[in-house]
Amino acid sequence: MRVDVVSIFPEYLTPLDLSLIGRARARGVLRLAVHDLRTWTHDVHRTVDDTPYGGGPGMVMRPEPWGEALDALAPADAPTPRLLVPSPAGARFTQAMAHELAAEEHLLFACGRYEGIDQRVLDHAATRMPVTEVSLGDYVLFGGEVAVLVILEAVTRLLPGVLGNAGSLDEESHAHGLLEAPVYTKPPSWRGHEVPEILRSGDHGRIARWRRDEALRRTARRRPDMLAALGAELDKKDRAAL
Ligand code: 6GU
Repeated sequence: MRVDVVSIFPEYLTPLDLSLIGRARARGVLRLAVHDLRTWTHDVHRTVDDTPYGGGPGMVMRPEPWGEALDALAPADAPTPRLLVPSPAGARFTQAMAHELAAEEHLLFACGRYEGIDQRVLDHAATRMPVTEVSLGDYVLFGGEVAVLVILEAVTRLLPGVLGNAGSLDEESHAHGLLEAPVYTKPPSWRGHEVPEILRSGDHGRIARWRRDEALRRTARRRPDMLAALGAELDKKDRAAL
């Protein structure tokens, strides 16, 4: 997968050099480049923002540097990338969207700051490539950079060969529409708290049932919306656990 990120704070993206994402880059599974939007400015002050038409607080990102950046990173003679614009006004980012993005050849992230990017940048880009505004949740960040870190972490761990143990993918929270059961390791007793006896029993059938029951109860308590969405998928044993 190829990924380009455009930001006025490229240093914000340095965590992408670390850990599993860094390793995926070193191994060539992920070809990731971070670009400074100011590369595409031409005035001495390298201006990227201006006051909003119609008035109001804050500043808006001017269209010209963005236009040149997108021309350079999505040239007409190359396969079209999918443009992702992090914004609290976007569609909610979910595990399902992470899977959708993991299937793309080329992702291009445009990180806005201030009050956002001039709308014409998105309107013009949409005549050339698919554009998705994406939000992490119902709160406001300073800019899109941290959202890109979150989205890329969720997406790259789904790429073949990125995760050490591919088994971790199908038991995780959200893979089956349930939160995960609690996990334990050694020692068996710690500060008066015990590892549940059943997990040390070696009975894999009972352990699997216990984990599913715990997952169901946890989801019912913390995320009743997720449990409701499962509806008819719950069988008699599942219902007995609740
Ligand atoms: Cl993706 N961007 C910004 N700036 N704020 C957000 C967000 C994204 N998601 C939630 N708040």
